[in-house]
Amino acid sequence: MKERVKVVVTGAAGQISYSLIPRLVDGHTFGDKIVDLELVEIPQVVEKLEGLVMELEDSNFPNMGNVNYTSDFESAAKDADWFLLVGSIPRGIVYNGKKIEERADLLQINGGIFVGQGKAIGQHGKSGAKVLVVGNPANTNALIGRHAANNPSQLWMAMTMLDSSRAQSVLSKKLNTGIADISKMIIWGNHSPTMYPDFENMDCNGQSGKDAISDMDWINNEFLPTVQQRGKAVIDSRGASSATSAAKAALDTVVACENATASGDCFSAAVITDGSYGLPEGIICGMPLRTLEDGSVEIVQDVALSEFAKEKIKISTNELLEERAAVEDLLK
Ligand code: NAX
Repeated sequence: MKERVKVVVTGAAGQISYSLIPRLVDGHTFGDKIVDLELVEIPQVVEKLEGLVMELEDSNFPNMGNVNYTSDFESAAKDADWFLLVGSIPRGIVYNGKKIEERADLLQINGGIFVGQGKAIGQHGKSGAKVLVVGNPANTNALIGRHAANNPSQLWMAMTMLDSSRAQSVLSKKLNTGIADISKMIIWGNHSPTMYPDFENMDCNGQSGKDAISDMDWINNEFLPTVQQRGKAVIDSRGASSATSAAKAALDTVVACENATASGDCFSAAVITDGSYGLPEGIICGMPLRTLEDGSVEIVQDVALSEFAKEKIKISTNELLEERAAVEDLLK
């Protein structure tokens, strides 16, 4: 009998999910496993998911198992192996009669959502479950959720894979090479414009970024701003935030966690800091990760950081500390 995996996706009627959900059951992301889906939305839109379920059924995915949709997160969480927390309230909408413009309001509202979801995951999700927070502000949402879950067997991550894919793409163009030639692309810090894409430690066909790129003008004036502002550039052009690339990045993160990492390589996601690299403890911060043969994920420890890198990372960890302070009441 084939192995099964149960996956919960929130924000299931949103843009990212429309690209993401079909590919969870296409036989690539979870290999041969049968994938049971729990699709979660807020009560106001949950019925829209009936149409998505029809489309999934009509697509004849051979690895699709049971598919349910609900607005009851707690029931969806029962015995789930994976949680892809995409749902969140975006900036600019009117929420409880108030237009949400300020980051502090966004942190509070979404933080509140993640308290409830975190508790449910801690109590009802499987021991060892993996949680990927995509909904922004992703790092601080994950911090709040992890705290509420209070279940150390579970792994909470905030997504920085999209940032690392963007950095790989820009570097491959600069170095005139294929995307697959660029590996070890680490994103340090927050999933925000303060993130630091670590060009020095990336590997291009056995050569480090530090050796491959000496043009610091290009790094400071092109590479860093392009990667850091890419989300905004997509919104400015498309009139909507990155969706298909964000979905691909979420899938890439799942694949990176489901398969042992090749020796010497790593992947990017933000996890709880534990003093590694001298980063302030107790924030969800982008770091280099690897998956071991037993499926556990650990922080890669042997990455050398230049003074340039340390300075940039500090800007981003300071922002994460500020975000944590803004939601202190949700972390009690
Ligand atoms: P959409 O607005 O299309 O969809 C979000 C969906 O979440 C909506 O259908 C909404 O009803 C639902 N939702 C809200 N609160 C919920 C809750 N408590 N439970 C379940 N569902 C809930 O946004 P979309 O473009 O799909 O983006 C989703 C999130 O990803 C946003 O917060 C966005 O900022 C964030 N992003 C994160 C990225 C990352 O790299 N970490 C990159 C892409 C994207 O910007």
